[in-house]
Amino acid sequence: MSDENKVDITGIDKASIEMIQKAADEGVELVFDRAKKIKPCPIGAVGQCCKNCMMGPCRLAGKDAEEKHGVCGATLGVIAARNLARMIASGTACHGDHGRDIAFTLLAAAKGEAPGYEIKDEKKLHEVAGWLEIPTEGKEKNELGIEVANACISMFSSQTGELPFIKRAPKKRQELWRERGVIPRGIDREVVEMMNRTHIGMDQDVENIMLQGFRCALANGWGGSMVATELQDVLFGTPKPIRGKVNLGVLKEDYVNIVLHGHEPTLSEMIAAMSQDPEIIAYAKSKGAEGINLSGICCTANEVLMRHGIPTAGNFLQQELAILTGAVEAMVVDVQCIMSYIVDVSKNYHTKIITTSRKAKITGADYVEFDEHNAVESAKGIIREAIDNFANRGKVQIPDIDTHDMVVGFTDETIAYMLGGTYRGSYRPLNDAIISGRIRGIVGIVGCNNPKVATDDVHTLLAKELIKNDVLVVVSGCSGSTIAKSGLLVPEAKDMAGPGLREICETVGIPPVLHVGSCVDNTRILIACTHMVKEGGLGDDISDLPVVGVAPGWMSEKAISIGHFTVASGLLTIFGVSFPVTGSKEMSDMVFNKYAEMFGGKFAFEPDPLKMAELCLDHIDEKRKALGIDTKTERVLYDMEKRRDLQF
Ligand code: NFS
Repeated sequence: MSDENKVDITGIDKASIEMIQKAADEGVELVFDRAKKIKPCPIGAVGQCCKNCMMGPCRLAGKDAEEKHGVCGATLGVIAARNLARMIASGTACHGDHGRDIAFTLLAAAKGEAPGYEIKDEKKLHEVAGWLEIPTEGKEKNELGIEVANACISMFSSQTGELPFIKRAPKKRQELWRERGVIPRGIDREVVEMMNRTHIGMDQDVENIMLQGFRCALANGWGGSMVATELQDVLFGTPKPIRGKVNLGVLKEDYVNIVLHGHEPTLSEMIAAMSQDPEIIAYAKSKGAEGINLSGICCTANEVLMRHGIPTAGNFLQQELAILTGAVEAMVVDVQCIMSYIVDVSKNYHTKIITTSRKAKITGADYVEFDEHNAVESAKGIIREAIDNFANRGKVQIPDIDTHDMVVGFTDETIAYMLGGTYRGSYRPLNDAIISGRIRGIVGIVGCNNPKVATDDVHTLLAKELIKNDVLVVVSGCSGSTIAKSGLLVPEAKDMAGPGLREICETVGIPPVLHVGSCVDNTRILIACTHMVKEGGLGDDISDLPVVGVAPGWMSEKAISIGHFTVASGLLTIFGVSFPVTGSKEMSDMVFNKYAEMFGGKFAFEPDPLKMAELCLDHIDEKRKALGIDTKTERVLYDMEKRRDLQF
């Protein structure tokens, strides 16, 4: 292979490099090869191409791009805005449909029509009912579950009014949203209206298009994603800190390896439960295996990791690499972020790709429909198919390097509980740690991996630089499983943190990087921010907090939707890789400046991880100054009375 075509392995973990080398030796193409071969279209990458009607596609490139018009007359700004807005709509649709599916599963479970599922967290059910203004008194859990499920389902179809979770945000933020006219009326409605308004001949005002973009993104963050997170907790239990392992080395040679890949825990939870079934284990043993070994990829990995400690085989970019080990009997997928090429890779080995959702079939893959009404049998059928495939194994090569421990499961509830004391959780200690300067600020490192940039370096260098500067880092999605691979998600990583953060980590016993879950769980960050505002001492809106969101290796439309709801919620949000509007001055000004005037939050674009860290620290310091907490206050030794105050 010529050097030009060699995959750039800078920053990638050793286990992945071993598999990339194996692929090269065996002539198997990978995502990294395709990313090298397919040069991204320079016009589309910066938002200069409109293909919304067939008078075009119109490409408004070149030095005079700003003066050009599409055939319909659309300006470059309008074209870039429409493209971005459609990305938001698609991302909101993805997370929204996920939330809807979970709501229907809750409904079926509560009605007794989905054997194997039951409401596991009644406390959460009552809390959610409260936000939905559903009276709870005297109601049995399934009765309440039906009402909560129906109320959530109606968030998708509602046409007027405000989504009920909006009132969870700080009052000032809600008022701002009302003033700007961006409060979502119904999740589906905002997606449909976004698609309508970006059709040829519709909305042709950049600001007006993006205001609907924000309404659509808020329908994700304070709508669809929040429904998914909350109802998953209700059904499967709210995660608590738990240990797990990450990287390809979690696959086991003598076991039937089933890799769970995708997003909705409805499927993976049932496979996790059924893999413990004595009859199923006996069946695996009858085929010569020691047992069944489950592991995860992408957000499904995060869901089963934080609830059961099931190890993570890898992030988005490792899905093909897991198959290359030759040790995977079945990769079971449901929806989202599944590369169709895993089917091609699997043809070189014995791995079966089993698709399970009517919404996401892949030509050439097996299809075993997963029906939550018949989940036990569906899950058993899938596991049996994997077991039957054990006999077809060829040579196995599982990298036994770079597997790391991690502690995960830090929800907005557990953060309060751990920092706030045993009896009653509170955000007071966290706020006090920020005010005293021991914790300088908080940065959420979220989102995907992208083969266009040096994965995993871009994530880990950023995280290391931040914790060194006393910034508490929270992670989710594939960023979480990526950063975990550098060993930062264990309490012992405190030694890499600055003195203030190290002290907090030592006292509480937490890692300096807290894993909050999957991408829909970014809503946990929104709620944590809201708690910090409500606790007092850090301003009266999310935009006052020394908090930043970063997506260093983003690639999906979901990430763009998430970015817009974090900006609308008041946070500086930094994107790496590239930003799909930079070809238009008008849209660049909108995204990088005017958003701030509209919402107090804005985007920044910076591909270099150390410069990203600098941007985070500058923003945090600016916010600290505005709050009047920019000087480190004297350290106070607490007496017993003060300690008690802290806890209650
Ligand atoms: Ni998020 Fe999850 Fe990963 Fe990116 Fe895809 S798995 S929803 S989109 S690639 S973080």
